[in-house]
Amino acid sequence: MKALRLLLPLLSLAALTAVSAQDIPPAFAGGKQPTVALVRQLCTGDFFSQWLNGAQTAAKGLGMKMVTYCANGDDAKMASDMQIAITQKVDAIIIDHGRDATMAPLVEQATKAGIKVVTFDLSTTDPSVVQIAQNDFLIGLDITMKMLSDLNGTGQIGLVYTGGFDPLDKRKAIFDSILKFYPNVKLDGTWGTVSSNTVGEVESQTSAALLAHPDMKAILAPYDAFALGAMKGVTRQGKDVKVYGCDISTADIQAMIGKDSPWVATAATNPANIGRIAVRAAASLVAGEALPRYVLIEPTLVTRDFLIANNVTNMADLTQKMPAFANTSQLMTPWMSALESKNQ
Ligand code: SR1
Repeated sequence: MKALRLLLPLLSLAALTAVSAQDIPPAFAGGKQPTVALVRQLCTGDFFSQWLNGAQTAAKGLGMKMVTYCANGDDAKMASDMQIAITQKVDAIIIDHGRDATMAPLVEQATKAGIKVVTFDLSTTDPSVVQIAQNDFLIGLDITMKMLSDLNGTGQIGLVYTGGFDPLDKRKAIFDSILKFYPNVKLDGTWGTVSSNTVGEVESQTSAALLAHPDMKAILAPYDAFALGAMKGVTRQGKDVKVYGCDISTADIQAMIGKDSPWVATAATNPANIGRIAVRAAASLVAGEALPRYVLIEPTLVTRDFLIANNVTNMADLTQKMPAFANTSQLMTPWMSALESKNQ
């Protein structure tokens, strides 16, 4: 162990010399620390804390300063956070969620001021903005098809949904397109709220929906806070109704593997990877590199049966059993690896 500790600085030095000092982009060379701002619409819950953690780790590795803002769902605050970041002349801004109508003029102002802009879960019309997303169409397809297969194409279902959030709108668009091909599956109702108490509100709404539709067999709840609320509602009513969700975290895994848990499948990526990829995208743009306009992170379907069969109880176990959830090298470049080795 001691030998390894002595070796590490030498290995870092080797990594840095493999990428010669001239290969480090000028914006990062000589200990320069570009600033990246995270302007977030939402930050409550496991998904968003894992996302932030990944972004902070990546920024530290690249030697970037990071300033974070959180609007807690308040669009006016998000706009003012963005304005502050622009005024402070940061090098890059990562916008996490948000409404295009609110953010588009500010995105334009930022890019005109020479600030690099990356979005996660926000579609924008500005072609210079790199848009990162989980492949939400595939998430919608994977989880909807799992539910329809489990139902054998017949039964009454519910949908948890709130409009105006890019990933939720995309997942629902796929659900709508598929459902019309399954005439024996009947949608009993749609409910849902995104708030500081999403889980609690969805629990009550699900409870009410189950009382109104006692024959419901499955609920599509394509966001982990929705799935947690739906499963609590199902449990409160003592019903045999399966829940199909999205996203994953240690708390979600615990909820899925719990005794008689109704949450039987989730379509997800590792949220920490999204944070890392967003920071790498921002760093590349600051370094003057060209990136594709759309960067997609591919999801994986995880079932309750798989988690139980493989003794997966937390995210660390999951990354071992399903490599798709391990640290990704997506958008990583040799100069970034060299900086990470130096800064570890
Ligand atoms: C309110 S939108 C919530 C979703 O954003 C991210 O894309 C997560 O996957 C989550 O489901």
